Amino acid sequence: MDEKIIVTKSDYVASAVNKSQYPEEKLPEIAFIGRSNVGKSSLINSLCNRKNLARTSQTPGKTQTINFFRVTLKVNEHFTPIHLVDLPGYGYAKTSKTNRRVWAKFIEEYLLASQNLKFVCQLVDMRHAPMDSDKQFFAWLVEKNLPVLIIATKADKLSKTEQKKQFTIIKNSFGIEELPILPYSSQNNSGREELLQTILDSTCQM
Ligand SMILES: Nc1nc2c(ncn2[C@@H]2O[C@H](COP(=O)(O)OP(=O)(O)OP(=O)(O)O)[C@@H](O)[C@H]2O)c(=O)[nH]1
Ligand SMILES: [Mg+2]
Repeated sequence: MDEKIIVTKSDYVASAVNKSQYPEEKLPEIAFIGRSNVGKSSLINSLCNRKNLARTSQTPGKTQTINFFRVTLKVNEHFTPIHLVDLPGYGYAKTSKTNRRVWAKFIEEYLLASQNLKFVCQLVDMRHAPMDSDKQFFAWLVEKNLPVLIIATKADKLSKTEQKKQFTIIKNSFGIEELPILPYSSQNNSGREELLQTILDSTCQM
């Protein structure tokens, strides 16, 4: 059995819309992407056991910049500093025609340029089938060979039976039957320990 991972410290470090604004300190990075309002900022707060580290809102479009948080994970007296990277939501623009990409160029630039990115967490709202923008973004991550973990958010809103049905819908719409999906609730922290472990494991890989 793995030892419990504790988050000992979490601080906001920088907001960026271009490379020159990324933090100087180079640490393993985990990025969070998904439609506006899916719960990216809430998930970062849940991971860090903080209420307002990342700003959240009931209105979509709250996060407008790439926000870096420096977070220290502790296990067995061993400390691992990382950056959690909160990205602005995609798919909010109402103008979207089915094939039009609706995410900001600076998000793409960050994901392609970062030397420290370990993996991308793509969040989808567990209550709904993925939308075109979700499918397009997932396909883009795969095309660019960026490692991705799908996280189904707001797990507290569905029963276990309903969750299972939604997993099938999500896998079908992304076209991958074996796709691992991590259910998460920022309200009751379910999925938190598993995600912390996945993050820590990713920092050990060369
Ligand atoms: N019930 C429930 N509500 C959640 C959960 N996660 C987020 N929410 C709510 O969903 C809304 C949006 O959350 P945010 O974390 O601000 O979403 P975001 O993805 O960062 O949104 P943008 O920054 O606008 O792209 C807020 O009202 C949250 O309280 C969850 O796990 N369960
Ligand atoms: Mg946000």
